[in-house]
Amino acid sequence: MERLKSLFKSKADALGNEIKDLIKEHGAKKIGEVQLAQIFQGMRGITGMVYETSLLDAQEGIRFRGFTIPELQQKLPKAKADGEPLPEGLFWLMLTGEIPTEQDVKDLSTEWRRRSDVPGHVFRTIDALPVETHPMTQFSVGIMALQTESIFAKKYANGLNKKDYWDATFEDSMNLIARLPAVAAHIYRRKYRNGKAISSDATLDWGGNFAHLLDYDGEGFRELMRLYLTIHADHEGGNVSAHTTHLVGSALGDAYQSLNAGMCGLAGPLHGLANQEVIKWVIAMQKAIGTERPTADQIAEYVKKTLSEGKVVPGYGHAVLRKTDPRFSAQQEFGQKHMKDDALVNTIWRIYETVPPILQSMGKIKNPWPNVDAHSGALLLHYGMKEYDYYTVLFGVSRALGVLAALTWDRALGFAIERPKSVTTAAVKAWLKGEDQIWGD
Ligand code: NMX
Ligand code: MLT
Repeated sequence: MERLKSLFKSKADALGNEIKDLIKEHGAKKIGEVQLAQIFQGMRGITGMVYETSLLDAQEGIRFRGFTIPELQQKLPKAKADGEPLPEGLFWLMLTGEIPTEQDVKDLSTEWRRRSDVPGHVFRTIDALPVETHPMTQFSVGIMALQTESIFAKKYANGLNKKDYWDATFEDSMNLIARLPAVAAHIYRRKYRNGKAISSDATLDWGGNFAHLLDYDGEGFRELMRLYLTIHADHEGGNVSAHTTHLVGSALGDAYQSLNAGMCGLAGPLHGLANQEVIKWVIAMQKAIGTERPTADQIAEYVKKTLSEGKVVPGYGHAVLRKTDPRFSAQQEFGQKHMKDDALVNTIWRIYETVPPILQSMGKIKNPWPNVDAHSGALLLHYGMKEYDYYTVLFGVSRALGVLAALTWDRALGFAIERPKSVTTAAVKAWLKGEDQIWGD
């Protein structure tokens, strides 16, 4: 992987120099003002960090290094001619800013295969948990058990020059990404397949092999995994999983500790766990109404009931986006191409026609449109993956690509430990009376 590593290093050195000049020349420029409400309301709209691998536009959705999802589908290497992009290609792009060649992606698949052996103690640690343990908890425990392998932690303990942090983080990230499919699939097979043993298929790419390890060998599911692992990988830096990974990494937590922290964030129902909540909610609705294909009126009534119980409609809304999530649209296209008559998929589309006007009419919801999680479960279920409490692990395997590429950038650019100022409400009240100030130096 010398080409990837040296390309990254040359890009990081150049950007590091640019940033030094930029701060020197423009460091005192103001980029915005903070209103009091924002610090009580999730810091929404405050630009507070730099994150290189992707950027979110409220109207247009995510761009990875400048490329939209349809552009990635067109430009990134694929396993088959009219198929979905390979997530290896996206990782390369996020790390280097360049679209890789077919050969680059083949080499990266081979490299991840070479690094993919998981030490036995990791499986034994997971197996020590009760089998009913939520898959995200098992995943998190598995990642922490793997931390024994951290090159950064070992080198740091022996005295590591700041200039070499990025190198050890790159190696940790590559090893961790290579091993995550085996760890994640072990959890699936342990929980839902009576511990069935499946070995890797060395002829497959990273996503294809993950599908195989999960015991899904059809080409349809493999293609879904390639798309899924690509579109869930990154969503700029402020979302809970990316920000948490960045935050823990800023204290020089290694890649394992940082990713694990991010995964605990992803496990929250307002973030990644929403993908399981969507299917749970849709299945409960189908049961309550007594049909697989509820009408728009029946859906509307069920949505109103959900809202009247003080619950959120899972899969709808977003902190930044103000339009239908292009990740939803990419999955809708996949559904139209591969399963346009599927009852559940059609219900997801009918919900899409029905929910936004209802949410809009409430007046307080800033984005009534579906996010990525509104669609993903229905596609998985089509191929037989009905165990919806596992879905967030799939999201986590994908999210590792973005947040670990970004962590490698953090280390290469020498970003500081993150430590924003906080205040108490009493301090705010004193400030309002002119008795104190609430900003830091
Ligand atoms: N259903 C019901 N109420 C909602 C929804 C929804 N889907 N979305 C927002 N609201 C409420 C929200 O709870 C808040 O209520 P209150 O003032 O009583 O506290 C109000 O509308 C204003 O919220 P927003 O400013 O529009 O949204 P915010 O930025 O606070 O939250 C989410 C964003 C994504 C957390 C929120 O839209 C939500 O809870 N959605 C459902 C869960 C979900 O799908 N999460 C997945 C997000 C994507 N991901 O993978 O991470
Ligand atoms: C994500 O993919 O991280 C979610 O859409 C949440 C977010 O961006 O805030």
